[in-house]
Amino acid sequence: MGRDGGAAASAEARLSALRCAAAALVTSALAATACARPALPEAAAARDVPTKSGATLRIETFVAGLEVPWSMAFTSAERLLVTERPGRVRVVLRGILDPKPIYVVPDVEAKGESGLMGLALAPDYATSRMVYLAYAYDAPRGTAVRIVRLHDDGDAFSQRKVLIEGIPAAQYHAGCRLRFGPDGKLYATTGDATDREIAQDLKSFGGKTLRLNPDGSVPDDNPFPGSPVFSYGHRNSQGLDWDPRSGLQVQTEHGPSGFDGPGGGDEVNIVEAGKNYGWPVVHHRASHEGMVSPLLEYTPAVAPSGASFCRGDLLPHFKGDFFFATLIGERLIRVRFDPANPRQVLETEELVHGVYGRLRDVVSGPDGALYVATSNRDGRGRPRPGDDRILRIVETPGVR
Ligand SMILES: [Ca+2]
Repeated sequence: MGRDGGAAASAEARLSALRCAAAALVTSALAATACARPALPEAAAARDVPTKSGATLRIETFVAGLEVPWSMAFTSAERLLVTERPGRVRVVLRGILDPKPIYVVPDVEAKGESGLMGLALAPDYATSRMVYLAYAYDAPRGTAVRIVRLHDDGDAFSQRKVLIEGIPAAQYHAGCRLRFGPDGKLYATTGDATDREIAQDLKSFGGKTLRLNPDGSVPDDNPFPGSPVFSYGHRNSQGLDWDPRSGLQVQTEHGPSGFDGPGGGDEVNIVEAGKNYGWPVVHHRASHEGMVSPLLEYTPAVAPSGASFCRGDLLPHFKGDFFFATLIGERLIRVRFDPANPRQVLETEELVHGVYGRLRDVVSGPDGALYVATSNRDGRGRPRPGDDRILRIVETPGVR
């Protein structure tokens, strides 16, 4: 508690400094007396980024002062929920971060190295107010992941129900991204928990995509009767979304780290019911009968994380493109699928390389912008003043 409280307090101090600096830009005369006017951190200034399409992206800091934001979900055009890996769920209302978490996971694993991860809203959230969280906890035989459902009361979460637990986890390779599909089912990506053989074991929940009904029960039409397993042979997928045009599910997945296979081999896959994505039998570009080879493969590693198709009207030239965040790669990667053949990649582009550090999640906001979370306070990054932050990305109007 002390560690988290201290971190939150220092984050608030940084946020306050950032606000002061931002205000100084707008009203410099007034701010000269009101603030000490610290230099505006470079990463906090709005930045125009040219793209090879000819359109320009404008990127600005939407909110600062977070600690390892892992997953984001808008409950309305004005309200954003964000998980922080140490175990907090935060609220951003009209661009202002509430200093008090709406929910603190009481049983998140003590070290917080996997911690609180996935967040999803029920498809009927507007009436049910149900939210879903995935987090690591200390199970009798080591770290495991559980998925819980909670009611969003507006100022707290209540009615906690455990939907599934005992999902293998470890300090790393613990998944666990949550998303509802267009079929109204909850999908969860799980890691191999550094025990690579479990990815091919259909009895294990590790190294899989799981598919559940909103109440946690197993859907009747899952590919393996009575099992939540939807796809297998995954090492550690941490991003998924569905192409709004074709309905195909696309995932990002981490390749080997050296100890469990040659480094690199990060993947983008089209994921379908009952299919085997190869790990650990095949990786990188290798193929094997009965196993799916990746659509895109990255060596050296970029460590791909959260991903979303761009649905936003504020990025008209990129609507329908697949964007994913990368950690080690410190860049946002854009993938354009061929509208005539949605299994074919037309082009890819790497954006903001090194500018904002490690990037953890991407969502398409209800206002039509893209939102991207940094992950520079996760122990592997170099935090900039104001980190971690959520960036807001729109296309610059009229600039071509
Ligand atoms: Ca694979």
